[in-house]
Amino acid sequence: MPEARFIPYEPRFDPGVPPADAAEAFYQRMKLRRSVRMFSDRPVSRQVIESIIRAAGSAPSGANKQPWRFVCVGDPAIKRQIRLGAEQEEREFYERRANEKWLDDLKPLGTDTDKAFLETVPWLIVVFKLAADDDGSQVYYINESLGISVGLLLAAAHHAGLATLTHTPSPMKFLAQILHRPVTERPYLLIPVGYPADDCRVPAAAIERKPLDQIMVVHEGPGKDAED
Ligand code: IYR
Repeated sequence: MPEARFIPYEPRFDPGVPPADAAEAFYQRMKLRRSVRMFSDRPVSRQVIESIIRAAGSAPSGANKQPWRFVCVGDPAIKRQIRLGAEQEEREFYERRANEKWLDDLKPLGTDTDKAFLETVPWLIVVFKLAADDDGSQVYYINESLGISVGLLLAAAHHAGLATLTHTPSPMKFLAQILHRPVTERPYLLIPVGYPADDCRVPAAAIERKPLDQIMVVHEGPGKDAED
């Protein structure tokens, strides 16, 4: 087993403004992110997608095993297959699998079985989780690692001015089949990435975010004021 070896932590990121300003500016940017289901067919270069995937791949992961694969699909023929596969699963979902409560919860989002956007959008990023590393070795905290990585991916796309959707047609086995992935790779999320359509509309309800006092609990301790 390799011994731990340490190197100086550099270069370090310096936002160039006080942390409070940097943190607020980032929040102001991130709160403009919306899940989008109406995409433009305006192209996005492979270079942009590569940078977004690099950002996702920079995420921390269990024992740094990076148990993810990002399959990026721009090929119209494959996008079509994915659309057809997704719509088939969604028909099952809306007509049989989902219970009344679930369908009720989805009503404000206005979703249905039509997933035409899967063909319109220039890129589909299909995220797979690895049940084992490429050399067959063990991986750890797979779902946590993938969740963090996808969070960075969404932020990176948004930062680049692109819209995304975290799409989960379920079950997603059809994605592994269409994309010829080995059995060690399980579909995790389907993420369309592109520009929003000019006439893109988003559900009014889904913009509401829980206020801070509902999502944050603080045990600050004494003497912690004005550190910034
Ligand atoms: N996968 C379906 C249904 C759906 C489920 C949830 I939970 C959502 O947040 C949104 C949609 C669909 O995409 O239509």
